[in-house]
Order: sequence, then C-alpha cells, then structure tokens
Amino acid sequence: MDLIDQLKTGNKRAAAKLITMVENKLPGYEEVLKEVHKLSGGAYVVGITGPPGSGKSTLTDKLVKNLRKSGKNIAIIAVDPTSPFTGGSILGDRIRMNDLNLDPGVFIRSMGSRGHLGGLSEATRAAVKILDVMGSEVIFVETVGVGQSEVEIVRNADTTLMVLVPGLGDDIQAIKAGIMEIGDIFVINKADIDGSNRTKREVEMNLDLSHHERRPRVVMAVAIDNKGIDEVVEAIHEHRDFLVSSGKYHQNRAVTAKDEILEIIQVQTLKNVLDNPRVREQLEELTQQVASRTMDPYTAGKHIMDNIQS
Ligand SMILES: Nc1nc2c(ncn2[C@@H]2O[C@H](COP(=O)(O)OP(=O)(O)OP(=O)(O)O)[C@@H](O)[C@H]2O)c(=O)[nH]1
Ligand SMILES: [Mg+2]
Repeated sequence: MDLIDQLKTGNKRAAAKLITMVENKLPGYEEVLKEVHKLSGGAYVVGITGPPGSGKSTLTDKLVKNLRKSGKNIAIIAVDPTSPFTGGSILGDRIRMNDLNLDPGVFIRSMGSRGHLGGLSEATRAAVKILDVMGSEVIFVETVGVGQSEVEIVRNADTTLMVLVPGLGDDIQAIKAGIMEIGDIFVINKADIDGSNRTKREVEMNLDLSHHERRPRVVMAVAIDNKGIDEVVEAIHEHRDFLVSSGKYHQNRAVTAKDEILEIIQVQTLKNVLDNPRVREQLEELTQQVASRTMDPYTAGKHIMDNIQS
C-alpha cells in the first residue's frame, strides 16, 4: 500500500514520512502535494501566535485537551522560524505538551527553518494538507514571534489567536501595527499576573483604531491553571460561525489558493531563468552592467523576461 493510502487510514507514521518528504522536496513530493490537495480542505486550521514565552504552547495544550473531550482528532504543528531543527522531538522543550503525545487522537509535529527551499510557510501549508487527509479535524499551528515570516505562516489559518501577556507595555506599541491586524481573537494570557486588566484595555483601545471587518474578541486566560479555556474555545466557534455565515470562510480560502498559484508561478519563473544556460549567461552580462551603472535593474529585468519568452 502506498504512503497516501496509509495516510488515508489515519496512519501517523505515513503522515510523518510524507511531511519530511515535502519539507525536503524529495523526489515525488509534487505528486504527493497534487494528490493531498484534492483530498484535503475539511480540517479547521487555528493559528496561534504571539511573543516568545507568552504561553502559546500551554494554551494549545489546554485547548487540545478541551476539544478532545468531544472526541475530535487533533494535530499540532509547532513552527519555529528561528530554529534550524525540524521533525521529531527536538523542539520538545518549546512545546511542553509531551503527555499529549500519548493520546492516539493527537498528532504533534515541529518544524524549523532547515531545508525549506520554498520557505517555511509553504512547508507548513503542505503539512496542514497532509494532516487533514490523515483525518485531523482541527489543526493548530503554533508559531513563535510576531515578524513577517510568522504572519505568512498564520495567514493560511482560518482563525488566528494572538496570545499576549501583561507587561508588554512598549512592546505592544512597537508591534501593534502587525499584531492588531492578524489576530481574529486576542487572548490576554497570564491573567494571574498584575496588570492584565490594563493590557486588556490597551489591546481594546488599539483594536478600536485598527481596521477589522468584525471586532475581534479579547479573552482573559490563565492557561497554566486551565482558566478561560472554555471562553477561548467558544470564541473560536463564534469566529468560525461568523466566517461561514458571512461567506468569508470560502473567500479566505480562495485568497490562499490564489497565493499558492502565484507562489508557484514565482518559483517556476525564477527556475526558468536559472535553469536556462542562455538566460543565465545574459544574467551575468546584465549584472555587470547594472553594477557599473551602465544599466538600471528594471531594464535588465525586462531584457531577461523578453529572453525567457522568446
Ligand atoms: N503565570 C503564568 N505562567 C504561565 C501561564 N501560561 C504559561 N505560563 C508559563 O510561561 C512559560 C512559557 O510558556 P509556553 O507555553 O512555553 O510559552 P510559549 O509562548 O509557547 O513559548 P515559546 O514557544 O518559547 O515562544 C512557561 O513557564 C509556562 O509555565 C499563565 O497563565 N500564567
Ligand atoms: Mg511554544
């Protein structure tokens, strides 16, 4: 039986092997992605992001345990753009949910930056599809940080949780533009620490100023004590209902589909340049001219595009 047939029966080992295969672009990975794409789309994807140490993994652990009570199959992908490691348990200390590994209805995978020729967000998207076909009904994608690469990663989620903590103060100011837009739900975690009400007010004030089709909910939690988890689950359901009833669910997925196509065109165009000896030679010549200022890079780019098409 081939790996995809095994995957369809819920085989975790097949999923792990296939993820490694697409991560490293091993021979045959494109065929795998073509097939899983058509079979996938049923899983609900929840992105969890926020500054380092804000409690994303602790929260994910508690959310998963909560959803497991209703028997749902769950997968967790922990993405760390700053780590070169990938697979297995190397990121275990970042994940802090080892007991979940023992639950047959939960699959955990970590992904680092190593070996992703097309970028970590592309690899994450591929892993989501594979786990979807394996039968995961909800897939959590945890990613540390609030930079550009994290935004890319959670962009493909249906619902994104932004996990913040009291005492961020100036940090919130610094990162506000980025974080206010990507969160569908804001969780003020570590509400056991002083200042959480103030943080909640600051977040709400910033939300008043930022543009949202639907005002994100702000929920307080103490993940470590399992407090506020029901409220977060409820907020996720509420957001999903909003997406479905407003038509945004399909609209967002169409945006992702277009992104995917455009990314493939981009990669393919670049490949057409770099794999063609005639064009590569021209690139070298033009490089010299651009460097010595006898030509500008726009004109050089146009020459190359004309050459590919001829
Ligand atoms: N006081 C308090 N501590 C918490 C709470 N939730 C998590 N922590 C602690 O905060 C620390 C970081 O928690 P993690 O869940 O690993 O945070 P994270 O955001 O996943 O961290 P990175 O993945 O490394 O960015 C741990 O020591 C947790 O025990 C909380 O509600 N209150
Ligand atoms: Mg973590």
